[in-house]
Amino acid sequence: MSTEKITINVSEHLQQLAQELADYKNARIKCGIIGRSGTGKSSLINAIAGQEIAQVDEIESTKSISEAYEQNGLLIYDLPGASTERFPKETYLRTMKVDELDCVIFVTSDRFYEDDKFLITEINKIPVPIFLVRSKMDISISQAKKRGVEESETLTKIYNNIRESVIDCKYKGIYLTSSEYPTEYDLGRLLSDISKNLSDIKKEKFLSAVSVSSQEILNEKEKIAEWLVIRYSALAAANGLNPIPGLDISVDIGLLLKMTSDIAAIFGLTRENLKRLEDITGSAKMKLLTGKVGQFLVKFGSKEGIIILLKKYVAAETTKSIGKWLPFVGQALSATIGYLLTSNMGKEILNESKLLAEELFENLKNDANDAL
Ligand SMILES: Nc1nc2c(ncn2[C@@H]2O[C@H](COP(=O)(O)OP(=O)(O)O)[C@@H](O)[C@H]2O)c(=O)[nH]1
Ligand SMILES: [Mg+2]
Repeated sequence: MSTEKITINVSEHLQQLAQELADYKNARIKCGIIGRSGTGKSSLINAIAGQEIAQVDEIESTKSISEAYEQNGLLIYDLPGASTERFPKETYLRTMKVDELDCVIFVTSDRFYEDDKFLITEINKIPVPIFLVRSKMDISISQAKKRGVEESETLTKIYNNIRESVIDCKYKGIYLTSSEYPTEYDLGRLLSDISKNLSDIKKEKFLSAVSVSSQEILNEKEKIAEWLVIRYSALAAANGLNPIPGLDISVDIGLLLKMTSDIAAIFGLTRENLKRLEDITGSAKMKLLTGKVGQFLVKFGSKEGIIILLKKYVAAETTKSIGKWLPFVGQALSATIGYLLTSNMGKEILNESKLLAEELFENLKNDANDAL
């Protein structure tokens, strides 16, 4: 009797983890970026996503206001400033459906003006958090340096200037950013703060979608990937498993491939991201490193690669000793093996991904230091 009870609990637990995986996959975060043309909205979208998803230097966005740029469940809406004739400020909130957003990032490349302030005050009437961004900090700092002004002094001056321009407005914070150098200044802090204002599952989804712009974000990504491995392993255990020809063991390869690509994407290890990294630094070291990530993607990104890895785990002592009982004990044990294989493989992919992402991040920081 007691055995039966335990079985039911375990299966409920697996069900719950599988449900969490589904919720994570379905989660969507809607983020609006508001600002005048030329303030750096499209560049900021790319810096947040770590990929060239928005076209820079367009007079007017080719996307309609209800169409989002998407990056792994993060929907970013490129919204024009309120001073344009097409979008009068009095009806702006309704036209842009601001109340449906999870957050608003308000961008300026100098300071905020009366029109901006009007809009911020309007948004303050609905419960959507506002984050204020002063873009193009690399330009401001290098111009000030030519006049003999230190970086720290420029940062303080601009921060105070922005704060004065939005007096009486409610907002979560002021962030000085450069989309050319995403690991510098406040981009990482902006993304961490946005995530802290989101509910649990959206927070996870947001942090897995954004670029690695700080060590803190990298650490958060590791935690999310660890959770994902546990959920995928539970799913592997709950699923009916299929035998693999040539391997006397059952496991779901499709599920392993999905887990691999999810983890790699969390750490920004995608071909699109590598291309952006090469474009923004162009250093020889970065080329070497992106080559290494390319090899990683080949190793873990194909069915053939996964089967090679599986053979290694099947040869490992733990699975071998369980495996020999498999024909006699049936489902419960094959579930255990599915769990073990998925969890072991997940951990290996996670560790390799994190090391590579860390190296990319360090390298990006070094290249920024050399350039600035
Ligand atoms: N140096 C530098 N240039 C930037 C930055 N952000 C945007 N730009 C440049 O400013 C111009 C307008 O940027 P864009 O993203 O198209 O602005 P949007 O019109 O608001 O979407 C482009 O030439 C960008 O390359 C930045 O952080 N640093
Ligand atoms: Mg644009």
